[in-house]
Amino acid sequence: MKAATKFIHAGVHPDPSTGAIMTPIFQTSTFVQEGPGKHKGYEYARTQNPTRTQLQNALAAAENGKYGISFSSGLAATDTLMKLFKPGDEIISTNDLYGGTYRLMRKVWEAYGLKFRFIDMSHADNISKYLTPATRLIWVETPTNPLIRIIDIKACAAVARKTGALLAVDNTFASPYLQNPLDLGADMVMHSATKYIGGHSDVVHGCIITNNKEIADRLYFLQNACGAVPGPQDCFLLLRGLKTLHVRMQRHCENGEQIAHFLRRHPKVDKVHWCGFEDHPGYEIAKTQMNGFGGMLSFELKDNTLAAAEKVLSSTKLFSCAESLGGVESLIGHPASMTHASIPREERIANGLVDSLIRLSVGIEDAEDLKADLDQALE
Ligand code: P1T
Repeated sequence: MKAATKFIHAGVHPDPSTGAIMTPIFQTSTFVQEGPGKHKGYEYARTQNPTRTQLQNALAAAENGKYGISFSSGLAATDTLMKLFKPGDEIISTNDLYGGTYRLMRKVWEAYGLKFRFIDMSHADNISKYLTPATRLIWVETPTNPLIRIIDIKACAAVARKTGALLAVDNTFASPYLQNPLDLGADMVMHSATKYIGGHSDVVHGCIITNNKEIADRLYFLQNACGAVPGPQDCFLLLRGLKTLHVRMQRHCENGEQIAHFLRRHPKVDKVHWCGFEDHPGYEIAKTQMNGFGGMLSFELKDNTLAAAEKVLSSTKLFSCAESLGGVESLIGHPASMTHASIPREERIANGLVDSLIRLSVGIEDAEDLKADLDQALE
């Protein structure tokens, strides 16, 4: 099934009791049983909910996977994934990633004995230097947040296979339309579905998709045992969002390309980070593992100061200054003080995240209007 058909039809069925084409919102906390243990597959809504079941099936299909497991946020999904490991286990993670993921790893899970290394993965060979017999997971985010670096998923899968470690890919920036990590050898793919999958900035959600039954069973167990589950209305919104993912992503890509080229030509702008430039170090890999370059980009100002960045961020009219990304409306953000403030400044700067870096989530408005807005803000 091709993507456009898959996102609309795969994994979902009309409601068997009424024929409703859209999955109803089963707003219930429990399900009546004929007698103890005699039920229709649903007992208690933390454990299962029919709206969530359909969403999990649709998300699995979207990533060409067998099992989908949904959570109340992207971080709840990652938090649950960390519970697959035990004290002393080592996790190698990329050094450019969402600040909240970094915070979860460093400031929560390190205290429970997991060991993290944050490294440059722009060459997968670099990972081998950090492997030890205790390495259990390679955590990849690609394209990375916020520097839009590209990591070779297939090459990482080869490294992971050699050592028996698992490979998990945070696919949030690409979406299942642009990239399918399971097809490239990953064991798990994670999404902050808050972003492109939802697509309308009205829901917070996370998911993990895998083909590995043992991992899936453990994650379903943890989903119920720890309880970070999404509500049925959120699941409904995501089922709805997923149906237009391919159309929205096509426009995000077109607008992203136009804005990237516009910024590159702008006299006030220094570097532009967008993986569709032929001279981007990850361009060749992006071309092979992605179906487009997406709508996320970031740029540095010639005046590399916090004050200059703040001026731009408070001067746009169509781009709203806000955290998050992937919605139909364009957003502008300042990673150093917003989404990545939990990373110590020295570490940020050492990894290339400078004070004037501005991140854009390019929406699906008219590209000329978006360029005009950035132009007046930069002036
Ligand atoms: O916000 P939540 O649904 O919990 O997802 C966390 C998350 C995970 N992975 C990536 C790549 C992300 O970008 C995020 C959330 N990011 C933002 C809120 C942001 O503005 O970057």
